[in-house]
Amino acid sequence: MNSKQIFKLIVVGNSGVGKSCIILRYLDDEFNLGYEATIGVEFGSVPIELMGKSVVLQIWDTAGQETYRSITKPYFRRAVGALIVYDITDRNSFNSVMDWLEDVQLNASPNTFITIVGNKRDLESKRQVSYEEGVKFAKENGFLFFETSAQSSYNIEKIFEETANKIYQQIQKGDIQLSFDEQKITINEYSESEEEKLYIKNFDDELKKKSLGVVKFQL
Ligand SMILES: Nc1nc2c(ncn2[C@@H]2O[C@H](COP(=O)(O)OP(=O)(O)OP(=O)(O)O)[C@@H](O)[C@H]2O)c(=O)[nH]1
Ligand SMILES: [Mg+2]
Repeated sequence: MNSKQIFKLIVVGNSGVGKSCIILRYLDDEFNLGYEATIGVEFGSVPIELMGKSVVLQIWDTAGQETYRSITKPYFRRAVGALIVYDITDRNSFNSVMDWLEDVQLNASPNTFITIVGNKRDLESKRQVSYEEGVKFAKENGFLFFETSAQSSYNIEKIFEETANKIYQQIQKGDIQLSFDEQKITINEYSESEEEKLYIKNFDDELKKKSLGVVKFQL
């Protein structure tokens, strides 16, 4: 079979927690101190090796701003993994993790693999959320957890690679089932209904009209 397995990962969390910076650091090894809000969604792809097998990680960056929530949610669909990011210097962003989790489970799948990410670890003096609190939340819910810094690169590769590894293991075990057809990634045989297809089509048309959101195809 020629087609490569694609893991769709979404990166969600409040505005300003550093989602775009984390992805930029991972894909291009760059960092930007200036803040430019993500509007809608963008995605980039990268091939990685997992136990000698080649897999493509398709990483979706989403807008954290409230205004764009209804626009971005449909793009959560068929995500096999989600990184829910908060900022360790912003307690409010940690309090929102539960809401993001609900959004992911509702709009992607209840089986989507979750990794919790506490970003901006370099700003230790401004810390509002302790490492222990992050671990406790993740442990209680059975999620993977890392603190990161997009600025210093700390743990950035790890969050993507470990998440992909764990998903791969779950696939081996049969807990997650992915179709090899790129267009139809399914988790535990979840598949689109006609209603959903129509919804996404209308959504895409609306998006074009409004010219909100940039969807980059870099496969
Ligand atoms: N010190 C520090 N600053 C960071 C880090 N990651 C991101 N930032 C800064 O935080 C701000 C917001 O980063 P973004 O990556 O744009 O945030 P976002 O989560 O994508 O925000 P939205 O697109 O609005 O959802 C920028 O000014 C970044 O430079 C980090 O690890 N350390
Ligand atoms: Mg962003």
